Amino acid sequence: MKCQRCGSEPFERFRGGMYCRECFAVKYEGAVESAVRRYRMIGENERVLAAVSGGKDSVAMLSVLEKLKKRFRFEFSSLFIDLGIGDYTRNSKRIVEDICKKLDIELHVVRLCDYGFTIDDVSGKTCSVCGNVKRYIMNRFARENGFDSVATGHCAEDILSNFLKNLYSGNIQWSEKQRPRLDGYDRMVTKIRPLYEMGERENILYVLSRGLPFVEDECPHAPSTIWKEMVYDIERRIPGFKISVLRNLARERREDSAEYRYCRICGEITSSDICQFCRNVARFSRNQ
Ligand code: Q46
Ligand code: ZN
Repeated sequence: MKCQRCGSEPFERFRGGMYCRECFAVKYEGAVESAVRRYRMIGENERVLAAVSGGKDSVAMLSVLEKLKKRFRFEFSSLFIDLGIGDYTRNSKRIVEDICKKLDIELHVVRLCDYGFTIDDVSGKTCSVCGNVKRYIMNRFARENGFDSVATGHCAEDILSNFLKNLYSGNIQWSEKQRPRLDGYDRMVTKIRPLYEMGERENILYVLSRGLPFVEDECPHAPSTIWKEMVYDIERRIPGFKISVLRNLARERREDSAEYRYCRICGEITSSDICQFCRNVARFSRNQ
């Protein structure tokens, strides 16, 4: 079988058709572009900060944003958060630096150790602390440096597995946040997810088709994959499940006008007196 677009050597299937490397990449980029248009993710002249970990998803996002920036007329830079997870962070940082150099993308680095701790110092709910730290740093860095939005490389399976997990634990408010574009308010910067409709397998094949390096090791704190396995299992039984739920989740809903306050220590938005990030600093920092 040959590439159905140009007749060259086949590389992989994409959504029903067989394509060579170049045509696979073009079809993939076209699919991301359609999602960016469908959900009106990026406005003209917006300054986008792309959070990159070096994994397949964020590398795919960087490469596509680079391709789309002229057509959609936005500017973008990238942000790597040095979480201090031993060799994993060191390798990831090196790879991110290589990619940004190769694609000529400006790279900013924020080190968690400058706040007095690293993720390796955290005991217990590591990923929950890490998630809080990343959200806090991305938002604050973007706002303080004049960015209009933060782009993350969450893929379809990330969003759906988070949705199921949060539904299971009764965390409905979090489920409501699983949308392709969440408009900012007050001190919160807009969040966008350009890979909202892309599967993780498609992302890895795209990165390979473009010959880009990516972090292949898993974070040593990586949680169980049970929720993702469930998403794959449901999709196997009900083909089309992923895209249907994602599009339903993306529908505009009226937001509950949730009450918010400002953290007594750092001034960021929080639902209580002191934000979770400052609580984490107080708990884990070696400087206290
Ligand atoms: S980096 Fe952080 Fe992930 Fe590692 S500690 Fe967990 S959340 S697994 S995406
Ligand atoms: Zn705070």
